[in-house]
Parts: sequence; C-alpha cells; structure tokens
Amino acid sequence: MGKLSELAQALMELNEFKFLELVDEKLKKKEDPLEIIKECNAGMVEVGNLFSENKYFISELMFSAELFKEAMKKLEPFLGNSKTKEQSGEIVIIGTVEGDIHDIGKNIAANLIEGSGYRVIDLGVDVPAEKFVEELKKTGAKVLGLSAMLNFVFPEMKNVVDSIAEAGLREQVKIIIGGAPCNEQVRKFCGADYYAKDASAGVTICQEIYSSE
Ligand code: B12
Repeated sequence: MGKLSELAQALMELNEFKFLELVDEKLKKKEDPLEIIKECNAGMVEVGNLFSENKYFISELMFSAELFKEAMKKLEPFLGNSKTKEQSGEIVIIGTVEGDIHDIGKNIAANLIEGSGYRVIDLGVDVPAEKFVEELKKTGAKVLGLSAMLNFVFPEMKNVVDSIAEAGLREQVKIIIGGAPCNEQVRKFCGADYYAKDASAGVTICQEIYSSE
C-alpha cells in the first residue's frame, strides 16, 4: 500500500469525526473538490482491501459508504452547476446495472456530468436492461453511462449493450462504462464505446460525443 493521505487514512479507519473535519478544513482552504474525492477513493480502496482480508465486514463497508455520502453532501455545492445545456436537450442516462447496488461512484459521475451542463437521468441501482432500453427510446439520449463494481455483473453489462442493439437503438447511443473493476478489456467484452477511468473522464467523453455531432 502506497502512503495514504491523512484524509484517506481517516476514512480507512472509519474515524468519522476526523474524516469529516478534514473535509471541512480542505474546503475552507479551497482545495479542489475533485482532488478531495480522489483521496476519499483511496481510502475506500483500503476499506475494500480490509474487507477482502476479512478484517472488515459488511457493517464496515456500509459505514464507509455513509461517511463518503456525508462528505459528498459537503462537496456537491463546490462541484459547479451550469444548467445551460439543459434546454438544448443534451441528455445523459446513467445507472448501475442489474445485480449491483453500489452507487457512490455512479452518483459522483452523475453529479459531475450534470454540473457540466447536461441533463442527467439517473435510473438508480440494480437497473434491468429493459429499463435502459425503455428510457433511451423515450428520451432519444445519445449517451448512456453504465456503472458496475462487481466482476460478476460484467455479463449483465454486455446484456444491456446487446439489448440496446436488439431494440435497434445501438446507432443512436454511445455507451460509457465506469466503476473500479472496469477497464479497456471489460469495455471490449461488453461491446461498449468508451471506458471512463473516473468521473471526470466521463465528463470529457460526454463533451467529445456531444461536440462531434
Ligand atoms: C462501499 C462498498 C459497498 C457498499 C455500497 C454502498 C453504496 N451505496 O454504494 C455495500 C456495503 C452495499 C457493498 C456491498 C457489496 N460489496 Co462492496 N464495496 C464497497 C467499497 C468499499 C467502496 C466502493 C465505493 O463506493 N468506492 C468509491 C467510489 C467513488 O469509487 P468508484 O465506484 O470506483 O467510482 C469512481 C469511478 O470508478 C467512476 N465511476 C463509477 N461508476 C461510473 C459510471 C460512469 C458512467 C462513469 C463515467 C464513471 C463511473 O467515478 C467514480 C469517481 O471517480 C468497494 C471497495 C473498492 N475497492 O472499491 C467494495 C467492493 C466493490 N465490494 C465488493 C463486494 C464483494 C460486495 C458484496 C458482494 C459483499 C457481499 N458479500 O455481500 C456486496 C454486493 C452487493 C451488490 N449486489 O451490489 C468487492 C467487489 C469485488 C469485485 N470486483 O467483484 C469490493 C471491490 C470489495 C473487495 N475488495 O472485496 N459494498
């Protein structure tokens, strides 16, 4: 394990008071909220590792998620919010695929994309393929973001891409995948168009897609 920042360490140790105080301090010092999120991410990875090593259990995973969500409440107002593109109808649909209920990363991506001016339709977690298809039909959105945190839902991500193709909508939409275990190989396996390594990469990809029209 590389050297963790104080903030990441506090989150890893589930030290609620210290963690939230450090977030407040960093915001007061006008540190970049995206950098703060990155540090939190590093802490969450360590929580995941402790869980893999059977040193933490589901209750600790859940508590770490609560802490992250508390921090996000503080960070959200600083993530920028220009609603200019909302009227122009540039829509991004996003959701965590069926079988997976992790939503922290998906929510951050949704927030950042919305903050960059797109209209985000967040379908939530454990979203069946049909729901994505239905929403794409209804809105005509040109971008779909799929989130997955579990290796065993990769086939489900592929199923979403295949269902979109079967519904005749594959030409209409560019599909981005994201979530910690995803990579280029997973993207190829699913037949998606882009892999976003983090939420800001997701924003850049949305901009690429919508500006290349
Ligand atoms: C918190 C947590 C939980 C919480 C989730 C709470 C919640 N509301 O999300 C709870 C307790 C519910 C949970 C449950 C489980 N979990 Co869990 N969990 C985690 C943990 C510790 C942190 C995840 C997290 O929030 N990270 C922080 C966020 C910010 O990072 P992120 O999601 O990667 O998102 C960033 C990018 O990836 C990107 N991104 C994400 N999605 C998208 C989408 C798009 C479109 C874009 C553009 C970008 C993008 O943007 C974010 C910011 O940059 C991870 C550990 C880890 N290493 O990640 C394990 C982990 C993911 N969980 C794991 C497991 C095994 C489980 C359970 C199966 C445990 C069990 N036995 O029951 C269950 C599964 C439940 C289910 N069906 O989904 C494993 C998965 C192993 C694998 N790869 O298959 C991990 C890796 C832990 C481990 N090391 O074993 N978990």
